[in-house]
Amino acid sequence: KKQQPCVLWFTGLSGAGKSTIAGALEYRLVELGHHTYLLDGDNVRHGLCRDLGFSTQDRRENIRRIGEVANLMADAGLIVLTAFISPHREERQLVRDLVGEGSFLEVFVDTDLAECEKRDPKGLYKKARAGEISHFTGIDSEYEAPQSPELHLRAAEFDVAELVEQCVRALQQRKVI
Ligand code: GGZ
Repeated sequence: KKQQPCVLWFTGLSGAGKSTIAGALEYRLVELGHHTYLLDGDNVRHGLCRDLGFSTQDRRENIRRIGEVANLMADAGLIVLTAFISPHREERQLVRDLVGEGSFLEVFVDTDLAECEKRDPKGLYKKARAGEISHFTGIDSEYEAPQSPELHLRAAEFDVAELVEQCVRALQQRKVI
């Protein structure tokens, strides 16, 4: 099936819904006959980036490696989806420059901190507030929201199926699919 290789770069706070939405979108794209790959914490932080933690320096290196891998996969013809906090504008810009304008679509999963903290699916915010985890994004580590993302998902206002449709429509408009 005809597709334009690209990197869909999801960014947002922990608990914002990045992995859930990217996973559901991938499922939909495969259903439509597309060839995709999803990079997320589950398949990256245990392998390729197992030596990295959550210091600013380690996060930068995490994003750099993921960007390189995503770029290679796009070269191989895939629609690549990535779901990492990727808190720094500078690294996201580096990946954008690497992949190339037009093939890099930044997807801002915009769920505010209060909502993420309310969800707290893994109890990590609670631990961060209690001082049991340090350098936690949104608590004592910065998150720089995208200023002009290709896709801005107001993720708390829609259900996952609707958010997937917003993504599919954007991909059709950009002739990715
Ligand atoms: C943020 C942390 C931290 C700290 C562990 N800060 O909700 P999760 O659990 O599944 O997603 C978070 C994930 C963040 O890893 P990323 O590779 O996406 O981060 S980055 O892009 O900034 O490199 C969270 C968990 O790991 N986690 N400690 N201190 N999130």
